[in-house]
Amino acid sequence: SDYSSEPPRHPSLRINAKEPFNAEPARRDLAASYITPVDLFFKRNHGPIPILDDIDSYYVTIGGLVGEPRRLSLDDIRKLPKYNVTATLQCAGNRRTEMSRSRKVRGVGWDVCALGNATWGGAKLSDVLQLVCVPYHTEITMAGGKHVEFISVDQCPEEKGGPYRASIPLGQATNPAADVLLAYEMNGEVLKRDHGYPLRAIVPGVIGARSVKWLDKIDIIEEESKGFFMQKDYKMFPPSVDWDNIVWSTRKPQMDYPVQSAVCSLEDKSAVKPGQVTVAGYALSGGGRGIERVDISPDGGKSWIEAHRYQKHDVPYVTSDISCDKWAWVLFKAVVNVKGDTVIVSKAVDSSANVQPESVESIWNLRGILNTCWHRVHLLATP
Ligand code: MTE
Ligand code: MO
Repeated sequence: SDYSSEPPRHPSLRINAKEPFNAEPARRDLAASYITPVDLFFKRNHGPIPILDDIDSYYVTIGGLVGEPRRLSLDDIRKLPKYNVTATLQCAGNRRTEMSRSRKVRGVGWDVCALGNATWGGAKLSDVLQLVCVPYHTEITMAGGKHVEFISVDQCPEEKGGPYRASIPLGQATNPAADVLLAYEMNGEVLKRDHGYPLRAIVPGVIGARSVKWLDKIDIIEEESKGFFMQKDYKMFPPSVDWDNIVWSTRKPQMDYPVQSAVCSLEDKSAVKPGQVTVAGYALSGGGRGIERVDISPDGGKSWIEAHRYQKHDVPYVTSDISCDKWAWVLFKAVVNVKGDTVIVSKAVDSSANVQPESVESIWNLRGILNTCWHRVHLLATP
């Protein structure tokens, strides 16, 4: 693979793998703003960043099980109604390093910052599919059980040098309320190369792996994508399955993200002065479920206080309020009293009353995905 034309990157990013480039921001930088600045947004790649500079010759082809395939230019996409959707993209491998510490897993290691929250500008996939006469979501399209496959141009070793691809159910793709976008903007700017320039899919509420960057083709297909990242990766296995007894076909590709939270204002094993300590971070869930509560423990989980939640500054977050960004994370803040060495814990509850599991062992899986256990930060009190 050729990594000689990678874009420039912010020097503060923590690099977890160089080629392909995988990096996350520092905890404090991530929690500093509700909307993550583009240069600090985590970057998760499986191959070199493609160069698609000649926008006049760029097309995305919509084909597969459609009456008549169509080639759409970026102008064709821009002519459709534009939506701005604020959605958090979280890699399924977020917090993998911590899972690997309990028992070794395979995959790029990540701390707690393999996610970011951005306002994505683009056309709704449901509108794009109308152009090839695929109707908006109905009972029939749901029951049809078809899928929409996103095919990129980047070459991934895992795909044996083929392009990255993934699919979502047609019912989700054609449902305007699911807010699936073909995005050409991120935070009001033209999409950067690292994040899918000129066009990427954004599938809100779902693991980042389905939001395919650098789109080349979109196909309506009978069954879910046969791509590596759908069939041989990003599946959740039980702790009893290891590399010697894995049967990939027994599990479904992971879609929705479970409830998650992490503390970003504190580093693990850091020294703090006894007294008041601010505990701040993020919480989010998948499937458009809101965050009902974030509990913070100053003593490893023996006692708890409830954290203040917000999205926009100084506006308390209310799960049922439709002015909240339903696909976006919720930031939280609490002040706890630290007396000596201790473990600070965060634990979120989503609007369906799902709670983060206490132990990493109970959700351990060989690929190290979806580590959503209570987030613990060990503090050492200075005398
Ligand atoms: N799309 C392509 N074409 N190639 C990739 O390697 N990585 C996926 C997804 N889309 C990937 C891709 C994964 S696993 C994640 S988590 C997100 O993109 C990361 O998006 P970001 O780099 O914009 O943060
Ligand atoms: Mo990912």
